[in-house]
Amino acid sequence: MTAEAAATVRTTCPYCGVGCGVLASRAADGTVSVAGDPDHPANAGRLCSKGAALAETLSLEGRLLHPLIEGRRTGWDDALDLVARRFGELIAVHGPDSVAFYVSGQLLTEDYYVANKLMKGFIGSANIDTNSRLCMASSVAGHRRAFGSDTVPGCYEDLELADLVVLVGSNLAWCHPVLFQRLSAARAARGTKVVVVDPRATATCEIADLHLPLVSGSDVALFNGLLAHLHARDAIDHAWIEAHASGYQAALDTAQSMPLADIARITGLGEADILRFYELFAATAKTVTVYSQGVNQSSAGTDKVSAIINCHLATGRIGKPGAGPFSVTGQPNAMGGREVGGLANMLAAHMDIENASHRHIVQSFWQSPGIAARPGLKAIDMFRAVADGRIKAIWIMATNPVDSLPEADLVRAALRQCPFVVVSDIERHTDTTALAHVLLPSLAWGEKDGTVTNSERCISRQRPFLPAPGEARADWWQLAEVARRMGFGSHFRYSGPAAIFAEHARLSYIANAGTRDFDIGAYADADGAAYDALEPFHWPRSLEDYTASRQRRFFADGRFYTPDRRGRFVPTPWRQPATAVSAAWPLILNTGRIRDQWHTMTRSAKSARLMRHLAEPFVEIHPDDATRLGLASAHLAEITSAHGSVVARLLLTTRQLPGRVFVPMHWTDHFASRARVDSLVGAHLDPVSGQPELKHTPVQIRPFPAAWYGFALCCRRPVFRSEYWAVAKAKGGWRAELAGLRAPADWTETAHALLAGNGKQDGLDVLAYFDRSTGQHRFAAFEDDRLTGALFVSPEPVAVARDFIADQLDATFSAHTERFRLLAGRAPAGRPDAGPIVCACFEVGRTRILEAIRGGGGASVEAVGAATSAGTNCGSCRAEIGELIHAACLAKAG
Ligand SMILES: Nc1nc2c(c(=O)[nH]1)N[C@H]1C(S)=C(S)[C@@H](COP(=O)(O)OP(=O)(O)OC[C@H]3O[C@@H](n4cnc5c(=O)[nH]c(N)nc54)[C@H](O)[C@@H]3O)O[C@H]1N2
Ligand SMILES: Nc1nc2c(c(=O)[nH]1)N[C@H]1C(S)=C(S)[C@@H](COP(=O)(O)OP(=O)(O)OC[C@H]3O[C@@H](n4cnc5c(=O)[nH]c(N)nc54)[C@H](O)[C@@H]3O)O[C@H]1N2
Ligand code: SF4
Ligand SMILES: [Mo]
Repeated sequence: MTAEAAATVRTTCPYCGVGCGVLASRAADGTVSVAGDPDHPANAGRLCSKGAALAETLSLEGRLLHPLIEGRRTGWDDALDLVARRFGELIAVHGPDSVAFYVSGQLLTEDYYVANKLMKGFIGSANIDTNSRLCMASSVAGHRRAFGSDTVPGCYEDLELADLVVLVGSNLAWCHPVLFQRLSAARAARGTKVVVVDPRATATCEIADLHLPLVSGSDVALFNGLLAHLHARDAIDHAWIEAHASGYQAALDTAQSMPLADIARITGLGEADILRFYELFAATAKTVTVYSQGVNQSSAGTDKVSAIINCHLATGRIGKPGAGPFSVTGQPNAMGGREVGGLANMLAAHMDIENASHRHIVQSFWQSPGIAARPGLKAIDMFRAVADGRIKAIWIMATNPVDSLPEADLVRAALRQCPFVVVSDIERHTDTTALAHVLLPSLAWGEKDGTVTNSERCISRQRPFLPAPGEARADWWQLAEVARRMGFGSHFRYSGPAAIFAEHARLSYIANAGTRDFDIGAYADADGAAYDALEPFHWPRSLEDYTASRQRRFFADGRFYTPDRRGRFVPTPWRQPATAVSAAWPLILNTGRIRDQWHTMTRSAKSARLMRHLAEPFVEIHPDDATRLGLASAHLAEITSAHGSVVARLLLTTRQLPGRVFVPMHWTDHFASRARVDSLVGAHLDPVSGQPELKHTPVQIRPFPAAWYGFALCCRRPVFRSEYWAVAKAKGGWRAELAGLRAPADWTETAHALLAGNGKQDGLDVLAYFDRSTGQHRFAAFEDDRLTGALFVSPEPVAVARDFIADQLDATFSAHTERFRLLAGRAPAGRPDAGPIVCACFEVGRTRILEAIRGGGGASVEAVGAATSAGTNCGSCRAEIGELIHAACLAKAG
């Protein structure tokens, strides 16, 4: 083996649930590069912008490297002793339900397995829940109602074999980009029809034959109507229902209670569009319905899932190549967490906590003193119990609830007064680590070692290729050490992740014999070497039935996991979302993701390249609403709900329905002055799944009365006292958007303080310019001809070539004319301004793409790619390039 080959490790992307295989290579000088793994079944070599930028997020800057108690560095022994002692004391006095774990779909399966075993088996409480409650809980509940188990029937290939793909509440282009690429390629090759059901016109609509911008929360009405229509059109597979399902008539009765006119009124869609969708569905046997957070994160989330599954059961379109309902998971290991039973209402290995014989299987396998006999508190209730003192100690792992749970300010207050908070994270400073009594440093991607399961039940290895930094240790190790110190040592003596995986595999297999879907018994005896060599595989993989269990789809035989092995229809009466608009809160807030950021940005924001796509918290609003409310493009707005308020940049767009606004979920107190969107969102839960309604919050919005706006570029992370700020990594430094309610008395002084904060003060050469007519101040700092910082202030939003300027840190400006052009906010001659970056891989900006389109070289995304390279690597920006072409055509036509 060559030295080069030895340094390449096959691992899995730590971001979304597509679960792409990654080849990580470490050069002799330590630099890491990543590429898509051509042999991984999920991506066959592809990566999206986030995956392709993984190497840029590995810096140790900001990492948590040592255990801390009350903010002071300590050793592992002291930290772990304290955790075990405090948990033990509280359990002894107040009982096992006085403590809780709040974990995450970003843990590895092995970490997750140990956490669940410790809490449910040995502490004896089911108070372990996970951020999957905010993510997949409604799908889990919907699956269990219909199938008797939490089973995802299909696989990715189905998207390529289907003739119709319906995307419901899924922005696949930005959130599952590689799956989107696979679907786009299939569509180009075989003319797959695509329908997008989403209140917003997202980047995903670029490949839609039909976009249904329904009123949010109305999906159940739409799919009830579909079931009734399928019945009326005689598109029902009665023979299949007869043989394999029950409850059809009751579901149909409910569905038929709503005439088309009502559905049109409730969904806000035209009858013709609704019927076009219904006809397409009725006529297309090979239909896959993909759904995600527009479905799950709803107070009717479980009913939305059931309404979709009903239509698939009714047509027998399940578990067949190119046909089935398909819940795409968000996090890299959302599925693994479900497999180990990480939710408060599950057991382990897809067994049920309410089922006595399942409890017996698990308890005797674990040889635990007891086992939790009833479901524990689900995430929202768990934090309510922290708030009212029922829970007195909580251990949070790999999630940032102060930012991601609804009513986030209450979550923060609850943790602030909780007697004992332990947080395991990889970053020193997050909004949640700030409240920890004990902070435990975990291994990050590239260091940690274990397995994850993606959306299509494919288990793959995450393998380390970097040494553990500082004193960071694996999450499973931290849990096992605490277990040992609580007196359960003999049950948690693992030599490494391989031993945990084998135990997990054994549990999946015992007393199973085909009665439970999750079975990876084939790996029950996998030793370290087998584990190291583990190839990605799809479950089930049973021990005896090795070949038969290699099937890629469930339910093809029409046998489900209900007691009578029949699939179940569930009647889904339509109901309004939990809250409605009122005079005080006249708009509905929708929240979600952007292409290049991951959740609370602790990792993706380390890449300057990823920050260039959208560098600031924003609110999307329809131009008519903006005009009515006196909101101007690029100005700032304050959005308020009954729970809190945020400030964000206004983005006017007709992609947004009137009466609705959209704010991304990503920004935290670490990156902006006031942009934690979950401080606005109410905790209204789906009654079955306990999943909160994160996409439907009544709000009001008004102009933020800024007296001045600013844009700054600094070598070091700047600190501001202005009422509004948002910072982002730039090449070699930081960029910042600023605004304030009152201008400082002396801008020169302010600018010098900010720009001197960059480094040494002497030798700093600050060029200043004041334009009396516009009231604009401009400053640029140089050190030996190199630009070290800049500040632009204006009474109106600053109009400068931001992306160009952000790239100039450390560039040489020897000629005075060049310095003045920079101060004017324009690109000097010979250094073209790329405009906002569209293609993150090749850093191709909007200006360059528009030039290519105008120059005639860009009538198609492919042609733009040939002319500029944009969109030719990961392809995540292809939808946006398509939009630019579309807009240019419209402009030409108009
Ligand atoms: N870039 C990026 N990718 C990610 C993530 C990330 O942070 N960044 N996170 C990952 C995770 S954990 C998850 S869970 C997934 C989420 O992936 P998605 O679910 O695709 O993403 P979201 O943006 O949360 O929401 C999807 C869409 O639901 C729409 N929607 C809102 N309300 C309704 C409604 O009532 N009905 C319908 N039909 N649609 C509605 C929204 O307008 C939005 O476009 O993404 C994963 N991938
Ligand atoms: N309004 C609104 N709110 C939402 C959503 C929405 O669409 N709208 N989406 C919801 C959904 S679907 C999700 S999944 C959640 C996501 O929300 P969170 O889970 O809170 O978000 P992350 O930023 O992924 O948090 C992961 C944390 O774990 C740390 N970390 C990373 N790797 C490791 C590791 O290996 N070990 C340990 N111990 N720590 C690690 C990171 O630094 C980070 O602090 O947000 C939910 N909240
Ligand atoms: S689609 Fe992108 S973020 Fe998701 S697993 Fe693949 S490379 Fe990672
Ligand atoms: Mo998620």
